[in-house]
Amino acid sequence: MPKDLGVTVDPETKSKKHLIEFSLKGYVKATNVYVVGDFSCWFPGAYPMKLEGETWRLTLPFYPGEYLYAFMIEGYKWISDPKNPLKTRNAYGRECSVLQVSKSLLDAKCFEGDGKIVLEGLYHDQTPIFLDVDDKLAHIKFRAKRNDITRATLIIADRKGGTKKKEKMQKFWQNKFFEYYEATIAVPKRRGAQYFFEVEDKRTIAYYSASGASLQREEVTGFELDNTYSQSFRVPKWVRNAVFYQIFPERFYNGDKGNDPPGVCRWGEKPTRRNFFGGDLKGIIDKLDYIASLGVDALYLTPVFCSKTNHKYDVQDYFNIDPHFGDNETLKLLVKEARRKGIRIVLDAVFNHSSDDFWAFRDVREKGRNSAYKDWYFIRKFPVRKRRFLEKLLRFLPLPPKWRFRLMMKFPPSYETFAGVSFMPKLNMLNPETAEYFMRVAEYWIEEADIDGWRFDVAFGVPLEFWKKLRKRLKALKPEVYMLAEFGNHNSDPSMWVGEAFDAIMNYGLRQAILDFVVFERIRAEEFHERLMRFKALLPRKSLFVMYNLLGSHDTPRILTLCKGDINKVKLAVFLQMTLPGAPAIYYGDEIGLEGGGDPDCRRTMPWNPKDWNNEILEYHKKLIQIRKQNKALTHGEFEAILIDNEKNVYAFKRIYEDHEALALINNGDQEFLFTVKTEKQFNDALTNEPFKPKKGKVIVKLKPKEAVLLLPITRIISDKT
Ligand SMILES: [Ca+2]
Ligand SMILES: [Ca+2]
Repeated sequence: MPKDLGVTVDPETKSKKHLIEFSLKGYVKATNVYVVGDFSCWFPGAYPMKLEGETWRLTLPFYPGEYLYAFMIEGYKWISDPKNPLKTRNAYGRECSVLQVSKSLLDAKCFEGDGKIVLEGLYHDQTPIFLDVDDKLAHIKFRAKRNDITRATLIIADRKGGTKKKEKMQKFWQNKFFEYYEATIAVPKRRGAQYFFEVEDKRTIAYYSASGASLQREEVTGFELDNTYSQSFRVPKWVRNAVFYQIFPERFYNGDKGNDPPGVCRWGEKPTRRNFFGGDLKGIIDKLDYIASLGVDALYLTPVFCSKTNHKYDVQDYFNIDPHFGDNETLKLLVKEARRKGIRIVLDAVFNHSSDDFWAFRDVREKGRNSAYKDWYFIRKFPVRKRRFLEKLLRFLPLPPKWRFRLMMKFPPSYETFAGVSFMPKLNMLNPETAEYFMRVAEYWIEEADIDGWRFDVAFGVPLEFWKKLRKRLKALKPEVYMLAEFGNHNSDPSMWVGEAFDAIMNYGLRQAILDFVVFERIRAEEFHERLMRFKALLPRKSLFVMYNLLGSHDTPRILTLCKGDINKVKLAVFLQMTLPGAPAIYYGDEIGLEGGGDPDCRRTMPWNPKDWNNEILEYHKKLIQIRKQNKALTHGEFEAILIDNEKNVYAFKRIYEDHEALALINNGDQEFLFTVKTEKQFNDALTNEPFKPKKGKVIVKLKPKEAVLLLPITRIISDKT
């Protein structure tokens, strides 16, 4: 059973978390034992344990709640906690253990209206998750036990504790144990304002303040409103306005036939795991006009550094562009030419593992235990052995992927790898020398080519401490650099990662919610809304506006293919992607209706003959991007659901920023639906320009099944033109 070492208060943030000690006896010969869980995408690497005597141990801080975890020996052998009788299965069906942090609080019985309040359940701290304050507004979140209180109020006080202002808090999300509230207030001009919380349950009043929870008003010590810690978390401003376009360079456009790898396939042939087509950086430069015509203003390129494979996720040389893609000068030219069109560049950093031909690993292979770089990796046994035979065998054996994976895991090479792949040895970022080398890589391309950000591959496979240090260094070098983490598992909890280490994650959680709601029709409006609110509760508010909101990537089947060719579904998915908070990210080709199943089929060559394009999908993308660019409500606006109808499967929400407003109505049901919007304003359908005039204080909008409209107030459109 993990041991609860009690509540710890972080001196910097004053956040109160429980220190939980995980332990596992035995496996003393293993190079590593990792804790994995829904807080690490179930991936080994982020949380390595330390061997003390015969027991592996690791202590991690958690907010109260329920978490799932397991142990992974050397990154390939999975076991649930033998000492913990509480077991379940995770989303992948694997047996895992259940960690209950602050069990007495989770178990505490509570009722709304019984006049009792569970004081231990009340919570707020000044981490970016609970507090986001700028010069004008403060957005404040608060937590209480589920179904315990009838009202939560935010109180602004002066330095002496006198009440200045009261604001009713809105409940926006609940899980099994807690409910979450929020309020937004104007920051008083005079410095020294403080705040605290007042909650009520049938005439019983309780308070929550910097001195904790109390029934006594005298015991309240307010939180300082101009909190420097939450303000120290900044995200790049440009990402709020950005629309990303992801390019897999090998498949986008062949701009220089002179640098093609030998034996390239004809453009348009079927992609396999091993074939090449000759796409390169010059090809991206040549197509910048096309990219700009879409309205996108940021590119995310999958890896471009020296590597043997077509995807280049096994890097041999982190300081040089792959010769089949061009050279370092080509990258600099791309950054320069793109910038002239207002387009920024984000590159892909693969720091979880290197290629087996990376110089450090070659040295280990050659010199064995005498190599000065043996601690850059996790070597189980010398000499280093690759397991070539099994991999060659698997190349000809038509086994299903699950069985291949099991076989690979059963017979691992003599070192830790990425997912059992022997040409991707796992790097040891706990070794300060290794960490320093890769921090320099990340700095180098910002200094040398002036790139605007990094997407970090398998971020959850590398210890969090590495990312926190890297964040400090990169933000010091270029404050507006975008730090984006791959976070592959949509059920996982990214709250440990975003805020302290990353600006945002690849939002596979939103992707899955949109697919489940619109494409697969597995969930209805209420659950769709719940899923959106979950991230709002778990993540810093600032991050929500810079999340990388994708419908597909080089790792997933394409959206049109998932929709089985149903263009109305594609449009509805794109509509949500373009109107919800966060930066939309288009996977190259999705905008012209390129099809493709799972990897490698999702990495087809981009067709350049417009006759092969689906113009309806293309125009829909362009139009929505243009609307998004012209309306700050969509890039900066607060999000508020205004209709959640589970029966009709209809959803509607508002986005509001200062005097900008947008209203999104979505009919995901199978019947026509009449929306009635109470308003005195005249609205325009942003996509068709059809006007809606209010009659007797309301506007009625008729939507066909799988149809959505975006309404913008006419006043807004007129003022945009003047
Ligand atoms: Ca109660
Ligand atoms: Ca080429």
